Amino acid sequence: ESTRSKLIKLLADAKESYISGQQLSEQLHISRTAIWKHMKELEKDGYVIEAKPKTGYRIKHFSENVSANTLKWGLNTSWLGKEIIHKSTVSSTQLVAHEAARTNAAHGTVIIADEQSSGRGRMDRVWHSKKGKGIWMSVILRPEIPPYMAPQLTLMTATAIADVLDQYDGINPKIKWPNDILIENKKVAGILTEMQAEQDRIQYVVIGMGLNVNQADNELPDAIHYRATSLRKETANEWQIITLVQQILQAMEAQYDTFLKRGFSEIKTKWESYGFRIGEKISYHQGRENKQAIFSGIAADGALLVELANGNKEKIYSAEIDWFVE
Ligand code: BTX
Repeated sequence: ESTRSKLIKLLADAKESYISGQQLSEQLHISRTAIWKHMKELEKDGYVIEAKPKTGYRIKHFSENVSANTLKWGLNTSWLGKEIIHKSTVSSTQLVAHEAARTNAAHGTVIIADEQSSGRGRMDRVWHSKKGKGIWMSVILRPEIPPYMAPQLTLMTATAIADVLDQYDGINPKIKWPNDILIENKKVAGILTEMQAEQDRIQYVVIGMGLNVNQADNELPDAIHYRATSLRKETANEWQIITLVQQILQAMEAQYDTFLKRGFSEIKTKWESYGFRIGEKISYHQGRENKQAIFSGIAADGALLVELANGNKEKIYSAEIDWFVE
């Protein structure tokens, strides 16, 4: 742990009371001048520090600026987000993550940006990533699972995000298979999983997630306006990005550890509890055929399960789906 994060922890634990420079310097084994320099750095990160002569230091105001430091402060994880790379602008956090993964970034490294100039979705679709208004983040994982299980990581991530949102009053998240999170039928978040693998071994996975947080109504582009939403739009509040990121990373770490220890079934059950239109009729194209069936759940490999009128069950991987059928 760095001196910096130890210092932050001491100050945070002291809450309203002052800690003397002497005390800090003894506990951290650095000079009082060094302590003072660290305080100046914290101020640059957006913290408001009060220094009272003969008494000591305390935090008057926690920072709301997203940075690697402010995200780590109060982050309650053991491996996810130990390394955080924060950038104000990037083309796409996915690209930064791939680059970092190729140069040996650790399992659990997080890349987050205030803004993406070419944020992307699946199949090279655009992901709008307005500056400071959402969470645009990619996580590098090095799971020791066979490549065919990778889609389960997408479902796991969606479940973790849904769990976080579900804790808030008035938010009722649904997961639309495979990777969108909806509130009141509108997309609030998307997940993009990309993998580098050999035949039977994953080198690394990059899980990208975009969550619309503080966009006002007129800050969502016209093209997606009627099918996208943000947490602010749904609740009329401003949300704390730092807190949400920490909650998502904590939930994700817990789910991932469960997944490796006990397998996919708990996550699957949880996913299904959020599943958009589960138990309802959908229609889909398979080749030239157009079929209708009841969406009954997801399979262990992440495929969508449907039940046909004749009682047969079928797995669908990437059909064209029409979610709304009379
Ligand atoms: P997707 O292909 O399922 O969704 C993309 C579609 O969603 C777009 O075609 C558009 O219709 C719509 N859309 C675009 N931007 C938004 C938005 N901000 N809110 C709601 N709907 C939108 C989903 O792909 C996966 C998205 C992953 C985004 C993250 S952000 C961090 C990381 N970096 C990166 O470049 N992508 C991922």
